Amino acid sequence: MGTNWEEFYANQPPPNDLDKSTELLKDFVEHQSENVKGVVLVTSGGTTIPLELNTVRFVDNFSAGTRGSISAEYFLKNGYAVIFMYRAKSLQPFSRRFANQNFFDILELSEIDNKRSAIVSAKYSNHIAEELFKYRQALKQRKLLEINFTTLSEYLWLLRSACQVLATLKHRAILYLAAAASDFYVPSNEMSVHKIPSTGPPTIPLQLVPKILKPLVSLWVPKAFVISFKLETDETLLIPKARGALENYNHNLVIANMLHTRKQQVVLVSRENDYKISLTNEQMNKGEEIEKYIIEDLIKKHQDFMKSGNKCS
Ligand code: 9Z3
Repeated sequence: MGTNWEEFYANQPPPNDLDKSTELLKDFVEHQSENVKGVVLVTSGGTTIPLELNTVRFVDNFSAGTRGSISAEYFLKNGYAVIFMYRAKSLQPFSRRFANQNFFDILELSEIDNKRSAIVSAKYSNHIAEELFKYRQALKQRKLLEINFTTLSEYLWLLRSACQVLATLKHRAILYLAAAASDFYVPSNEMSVHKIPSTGPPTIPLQLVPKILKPLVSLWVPKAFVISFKLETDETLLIPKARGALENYNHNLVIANMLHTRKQQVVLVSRENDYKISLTNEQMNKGEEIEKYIIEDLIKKHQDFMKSGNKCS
């Protein structure tokens, strides 16, 4: 049996800095002018499930935050303000392009008059400057707000706060829920306080995480344009599961993707139809990003949705 969402919030303590994050969110949303096309919450990266209160071990998942960080850039490029809610140390917009580099490989050491300094090597300098400029502009113009989480519980608390703030924007808000949030967790009242001893095989009391999309769509942001993601490894389940989610939660769209082909193909599933967006091998080799096409498509849908003002896209 899983807990319901109210029980979850009653029993899992909020993160220490939740009030501070909520203030940042409020301030960011209040500051948005009519000039932005809309405000999108992009969630990104995986969540951890701590196994001990004094956490030494935790369960994690594969998500690197690639989908979320690239998508955030395309929303910004298309005139949206972005709240980027990401797993700490996962990929972030703009800097993501250099995340696989060894930090020292980007630098050159110089020594003048016995004074050492490090400078960005000529090979990377232009590219870094371009991305840094876009990043700093987005922050300065208050088009981008970044907030991070690590555990599943931090993620769910922040998500609820973000929704409460975004609700004021009604149809102008998009929720783009690309984070790979865990389906299981260890409730804090059942968690070992100290490091689990290795004297025998441990029993980990995993519970099902409540389906947060339900209150999110029906109570927290009932007017917003909500997009969830469905990840599968068994192709036969992908579309039925995506359709099932739409029926259960009654939101606008599910983006269905398979673990191993997620960078090349997704299926956009709505109440009316489903269709693929995919990149050819040639496009992949050229370094094109599928998120460009996903975001262009979503923005059209969101703009239509705002005009018609209803849940059908
Ligand atoms: C996704 O399906 C994302 O596209 C990925 C992106 C996590 C696959 P990466 O971060 O990967 O670019 O490496 N996100 C949602 C995954 C998820 O857990 N969805 C839940 C489910 O499928 C429902 S909200 O049941």
